[in-house]
Amino acid sequence: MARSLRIVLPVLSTLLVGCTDPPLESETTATATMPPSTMPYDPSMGGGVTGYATGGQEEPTTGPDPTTGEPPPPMCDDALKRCAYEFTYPDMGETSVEVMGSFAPDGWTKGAAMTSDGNTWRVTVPVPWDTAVQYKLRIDGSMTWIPDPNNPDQVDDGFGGFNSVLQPMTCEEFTCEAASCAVEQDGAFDWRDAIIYFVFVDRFNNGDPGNDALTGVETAADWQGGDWAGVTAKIEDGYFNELGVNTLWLTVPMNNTSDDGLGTDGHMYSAYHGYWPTDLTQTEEHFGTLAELQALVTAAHAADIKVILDYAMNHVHVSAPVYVDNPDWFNPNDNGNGGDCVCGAGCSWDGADGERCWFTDYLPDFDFSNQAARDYSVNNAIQWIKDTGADGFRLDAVKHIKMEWLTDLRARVKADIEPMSGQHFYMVGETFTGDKPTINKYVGCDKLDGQFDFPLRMQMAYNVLMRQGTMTELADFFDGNNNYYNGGAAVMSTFIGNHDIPRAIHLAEDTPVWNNQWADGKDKAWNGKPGLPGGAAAFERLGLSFTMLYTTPGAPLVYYGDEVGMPGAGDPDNRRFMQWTNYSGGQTWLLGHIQDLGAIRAAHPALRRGAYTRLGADADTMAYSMAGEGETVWVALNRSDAGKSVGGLPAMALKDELSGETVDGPTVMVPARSARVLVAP
Ligand SMILES: [Ca+2]
Ligand SMILES: [Ca+2]
Ligand SMILES: [Ca+2]
Repeated sequence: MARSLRIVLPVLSTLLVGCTDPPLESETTATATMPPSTMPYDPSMGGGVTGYATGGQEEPTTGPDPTTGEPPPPMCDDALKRCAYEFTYPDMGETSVEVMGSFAPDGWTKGAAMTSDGNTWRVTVPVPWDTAVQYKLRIDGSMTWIPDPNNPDQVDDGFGGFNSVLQPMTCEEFTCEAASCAVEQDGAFDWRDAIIYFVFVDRFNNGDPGNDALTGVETAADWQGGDWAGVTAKIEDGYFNELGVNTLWLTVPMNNTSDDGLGTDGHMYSAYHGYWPTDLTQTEEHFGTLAELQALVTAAHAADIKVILDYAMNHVHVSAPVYVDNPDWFNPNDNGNGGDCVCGAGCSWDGADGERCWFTDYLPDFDFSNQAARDYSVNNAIQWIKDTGADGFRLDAVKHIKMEWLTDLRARVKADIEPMSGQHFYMVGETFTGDKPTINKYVGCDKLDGQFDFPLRMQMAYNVLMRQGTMTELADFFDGNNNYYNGGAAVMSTFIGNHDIPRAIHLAEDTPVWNNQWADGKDKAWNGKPGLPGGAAAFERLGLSFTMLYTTPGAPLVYYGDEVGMPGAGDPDNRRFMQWTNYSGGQTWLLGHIQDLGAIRAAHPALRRGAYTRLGADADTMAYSMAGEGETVWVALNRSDAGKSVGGLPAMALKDELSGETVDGPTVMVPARSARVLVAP
């Protein structure tokens, strides 16, 4: 193709402060580098950078200001509200006591196991708002079901006995039951159980050297040989099962251009990232054939692993037949004032312009107000599901398309896919911003199941990796974040790393390589690239952030290579080829830690589906519980470089699922840069 003539902007040393909607308040600093809202789309970043248009709500030297721009506390319908209620029963030497009852849909069959301190059996259960609950106690796992001897309220149980009655209650601090968009169906996967691994296909594993053609740009921006055969080999080797992930997100499968294109950093790029689709009906030949993609999905399913395809719907490459044949299906690259309509250069990234602007002058932008264009695109997406058997989509740059595209796709999925599969088709979107209302706008049972939780990532990077601000701020953030999206029905994907931000390990170093959690790391992407940190501390801090992700609501995401703390600055340096061997001590520890977390999360459904309750927080520590599915898990974290006492836990012996140790509540010692994930022994 002809080289782009687009103007390349210099790197600017400005950052956004207090930016919500509309943005554009800015301030210059000497230390941080952030794209301003006028920065054009960097095609090498595959859509992610577009979020900077409304992102960057944090001021990097002081951290987020909880007094500005925060949404109100979580709200939900009364039907979804739950009050924590503690059932007790005197310990008279029983081996087990469970509360069975109407507090949950399956409460009469699953119950809630009580734990004893030697004197009293206890369990705290979320009970429905303002609703009477009938219950019984099941003793020693036997058929002996008795009413609560300490509760005089009883009703006939219809079998000649009595149920105890807990009278309707309300409470000041309630939790919101996570309603689900998914149709309840036997055998259907519950997406709250997902642990997602982002396989950046070109950079993961080369299974077929025969498809490795180069575009001829610098190596870091050229194809590097990874392919679907390589992913299948790793599935069959058991790498993902051992890691404990059960969902793979694969980069865009559609055929991309073999041409190069100019990035905003002045470097030429190939389409190795997958975000320059040309023929939407064909597979990318560097990744393999449709048969090879089908084989990947088949191998994944055989290993109990779901597959999510990245789907880029906003634009195509200028060489795309659909553009050549139907130019009227695309927004003109014309701002109506005699100039181009490139995002940030002739048109705004935001508002109505943000939906019609071209990311670059070689990426024509679909006009989805055109019914024929929308039908074509939605049909194409549906066809990819049918052809591959994929279980979900990761949807790119959703705030740059018309909402109707999303609602059309969801309706088609419900009509054409789910009745055949008997499974809920998961759709997670990317809206790179710190503005929660903007993210939430696209989440709903008729739209996306969830989005990537960028605000959570930034908050966690700031408080845990960089050790800035206080853990109390992080606890406050969680209080306002759990149940925020779609009233608690969303399945958000929580993460600490992805392909559009510098590798997380560098923010966790003793002296972070960037002092701004929003830094894009482009300043070191080509020169002065960071290396692997030595020692253990950075790996332990990154491990602590994964402990949080695996023990709080949402579907955690692992960006390939983060399980071994791979180094890398901004794009493309954050996409180095996967390191498979020669791990340092820190890397080996982190890999084992993430494997352990996967096993712990699998063993404890409360971590996946339970309700979060804050137990306490201070400058360096934080404690919370996850309760549901008949169990409670308590988590105590310490980001400090010294051991700390963490209180607020139950006054009983507790088993630490991470270390295997048994410790005594209510206050436990948590070693430096670590956590305890505690259960009744
Ligand atoms: Ca290859
Ligand atoms: Ca291609
Ligand atoms: Ca668009």
